[in-house]
Parts: sequence; C-alpha cells; structure tokens
Amino acid sequence: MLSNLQQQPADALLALIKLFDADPRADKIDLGVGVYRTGQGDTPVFGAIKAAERKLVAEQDSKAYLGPEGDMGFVTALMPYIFGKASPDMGGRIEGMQTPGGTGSLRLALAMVKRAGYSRVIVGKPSWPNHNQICADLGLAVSEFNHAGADGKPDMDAIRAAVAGAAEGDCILLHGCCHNPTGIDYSNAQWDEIAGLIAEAKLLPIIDLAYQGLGLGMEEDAYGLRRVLVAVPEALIAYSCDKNFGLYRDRVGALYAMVSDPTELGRIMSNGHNLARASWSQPPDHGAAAVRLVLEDETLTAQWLDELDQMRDRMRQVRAILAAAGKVGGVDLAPVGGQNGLFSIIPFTPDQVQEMRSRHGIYFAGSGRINVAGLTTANIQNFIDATAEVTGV
Ligand code: PLP
Ligand code: TYF
Repeated sequence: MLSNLQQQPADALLALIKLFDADPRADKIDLGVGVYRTGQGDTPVFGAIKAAERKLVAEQDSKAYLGPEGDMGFVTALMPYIFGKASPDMGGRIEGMQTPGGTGSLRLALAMVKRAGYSRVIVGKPSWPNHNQICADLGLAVSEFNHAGADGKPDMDAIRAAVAGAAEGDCILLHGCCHNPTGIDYSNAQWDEIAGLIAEAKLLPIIDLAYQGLGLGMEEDAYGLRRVLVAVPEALIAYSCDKNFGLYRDRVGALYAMVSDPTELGRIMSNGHNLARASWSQPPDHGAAAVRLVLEDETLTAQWLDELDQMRDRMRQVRAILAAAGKVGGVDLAPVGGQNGLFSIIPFTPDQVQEMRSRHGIYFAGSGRINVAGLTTANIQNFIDATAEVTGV
C-alpha cells in the first residue's frame, strides 16, 4: 500500500544547498537559501545566544515536559517587541504559545482558521512557497493577488481589488516586513490604508513576521502589524525568531491570537494547544529558552540588539553597492537599494539563472531571488560583472 505514494518534488530552495555544495569551484557564490551571512560569508551563532546557552547549560535543572504551549516565559518576553511596550497584550486581548519555528506557527494558524470554518486565504503573489503548500495540505483554497507592480512598488490596486472581491469570512495572509521573495514592503501610509481595507471587509488577518529587525529596525518593522491590529477585532500572528536570533535549525517561533473579547482567549487558544498535541505535541525547548534568557537580561538584550543592528547595517551596505551599480547588462539593480531584508528579485530569465550557475558558480532561486547577505566585499563585484555578462546583449 505504501507503494501508492507518488514521488514528491524536493523543496527547490533547500535543494540549492546541495547543488551549491557539490560545485567544486573555489569562487562560487551562494545567494540561495535565506540565512544571514557576515562579510566573511559565515552564519555564526549570536554572541548573546552563546552566552545564554552557557547560562542554560549551567542553570537548567530539569528537562521535564512543559506542555503544548512550550516556554511561556519566552512567549511573554517577546510580546513588547512585537506588539509594543505600551500595551504588549492589548488589554488582555493577546495570548501566545511557543511553536517549532515560524513554519510551525503558520501551520497552527492555518489549521485553526480551517477548524473555525474559514475556507479561503488571500495571499500575495509571489510568496514564500510554504504558504501555499500548508494551505493546500489543509484543504484551504488560496486566492492570489499580485504583490508588486512593474514599477517595483507594492501593487496597491491589486490588493484593493483582492479585498474588494473577498467574501466576508475570508482570511488574508500578509508578510509583516522584509517580504520573501521580493524585498518589497508596504510603506507606513500603505499599511494605514490596508488596515482600513481589511477592517472594512471584515477579513481575518494572519500576519507572518519572520524577519523583524532585519528591515528598518525592530520598531519600524512592526509598524504594519501593529497598525492592522488596532483596526481589526481579531488576528493571528505567526512569529519566527530563527532569523533575528540566528537560531534557524533550533526551530524557534510563536503563535499569537488577538481576539476582541478577552474571555474568549482561553477557549480559542485551547485549539492551538490541541492542534499542537496532534502534531508535534510540544515544541523543542532549547532555542526558545535561550531567547528567554537573552530577553530577561538587560546586558544580553543590548548585545542581541547590537548584533541585529550590525546585520541590518551590513545588508543595507550591500544593497547600497548594488543600487549604485544601477543598470548592469540588461537589468537595473537600483531598486534593490530601497528593498528590505534578505531578499530581492533580479529579473533574470530562467536561462540566465542557469547560466549564472553554470558559467559563474553563482547560485540563487529559479525566480531570480537573491539572498543579498550572500554578497561580500570579496565577491560583490564578481556578481555584478557576471550579471552584466549574462544579461547583456
Ligand atoms: N515566513 C517566511 C516569509 C519565511 O521566509 C520563513 C522562513 O524563513 C518563515 C516564515 C519560517 O521560518 P522558520 O520556520 O524557519 O522559523
Ligand atoms: O526562503 C528562504 O530561503 C527561507 C528558508 O522549506 C527556508 O525562508 C526555505 C525553504 C524552506 C524552509 C526555510
């Protein structure tokens, strides 16, 4: 019977890791999967996390089960950063639980909306492929709208039309910041409008915040999420600490629900706990415990924020160099300067993506998405020259 199972495609982004590793060229460049890299090309453990891990090893006296909600100290300590120091739980209207990464949180959020009776999710296109995959696996219909226009700016007409065409009771899934794969984020004024549109159409927002602090800053990157939350009665927030604490494989995330009536929170979140028990039971402890220790200690918090500032500054410098290169062969790199986070899409054709790999050993997604953090002072000129050569006529 197991032979009934059909071959499934590998994850195209994760498959790039293996393709890159197999390339023997010493000057190859990895602009594939979304991990931050230093100017030396490394993805080190944050100093603040290392210190917290040492403390954890020295002081943790038990690894007994915590329950499906995980480390609630971690969940609560993050809330002022996500929802604002002024009212981190919006008057008792927000509760969270720990999840295995942002992906675990998205999985729970979408399973909860499915259980609540929603059947359709409105998603910008392109998006992170896992969004559509999770919806498909849960039997949720996806309705797509164009995320960015030909001018490289968010396509506001497309989102206006998508919301206008939505049925009451649909959900809308939005990237809070550092849009993956385009790097094209909404301005504050655009978020103001979107918040109003969603509220008026009575859509349930699901906000995916996987890169807080990697765009413009921790507070700046939360603007859109906070703006939507003050406009609507209910929302779900899928949060990841895997980029902004550098914890990737430790799988650190949280799901938050905001409801209008605080007395309903316990009942609503009991569904998150129940769905978690039916899948991973309880989230992995280590990474979240390390984040909690960072956030409970003023010195470690300052160190973490400083390390995050350095990451963001380096990515802005890389973006500025690409933008200054301007028109290169047949493509314009200028828009990259105004985009945020790890990713930008360079309009390479599929053949040009293959040529960048085969002729120059430069690896990135088939969509033309590059991870800007893969560029360093040592390799950025090679990338620009290769781009000129491959896209030039
Ligand atoms: N959401 C987006 C848009 C992402 O790009 C990612 C992955 O990096 C995630 C969520 C989930 O991240 P993780 O499950 O690694 O925490
Ligand atoms: O888009 C990226 O590169 C990151 C990392 O199945 C990632 O979000 C990619 C694919 C995947 C899990 C994480």
